[in-house]
Amino acid sequence: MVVWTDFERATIQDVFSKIDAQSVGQQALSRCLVVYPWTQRYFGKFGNLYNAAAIAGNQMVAAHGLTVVRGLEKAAKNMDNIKATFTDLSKLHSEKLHVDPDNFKLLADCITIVISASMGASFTAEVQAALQKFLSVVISALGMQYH
Ligand code: HEG
Repeated sequence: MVVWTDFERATIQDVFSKIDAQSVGQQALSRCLVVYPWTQRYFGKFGNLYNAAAIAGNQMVAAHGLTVVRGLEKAAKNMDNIKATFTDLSKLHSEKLHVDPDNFKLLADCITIVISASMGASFTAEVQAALQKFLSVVISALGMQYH
């Protein structure tokens, strides 16, 4: 089981209570689709992902970005039970969506970058460390049902 310090717990709650979920989700998913264009293959039904401007203006990308952040909020509320919390979500990504689990890390890095930009100076190295630890646990939980 993952051990969390009081600082890490408080930081994760603080980060997810402060960020604009809609904006962070949209920006992070957009960034992922632009920087790592092969991730677009899973979103064939999202329509126009032709270039960065199209991706940024795509309402399905915005909606799905928010869905991803809602998922992270659920993990943040269940920090001692992230694996169990994401069992079904892991199965979905593995068995139905066939998402290559390497992509979880890529999206997580985009989420870190966007949260960093939105928090400015308050995104200290200690905050980054707590967030990246949290995202690593999320990635590991999302990969659990792959075999
Ligand atoms: Mg996934 C659906 C969360 C990475 C592709 N993703 C979902 C859903 C959630 C979620 C909560 C909705 C599940 C449902 O409808 O029951 N995704 C989630 C998280 C992360 C992640 C928390 C990692 C931080 N997803 C991810 C990556 C890809 C991907 C990296 C592809 C590159 N997700 C994906 C697709 C769907 C979901 C294609 C279905 C979208 C749809 O049908 O509208």
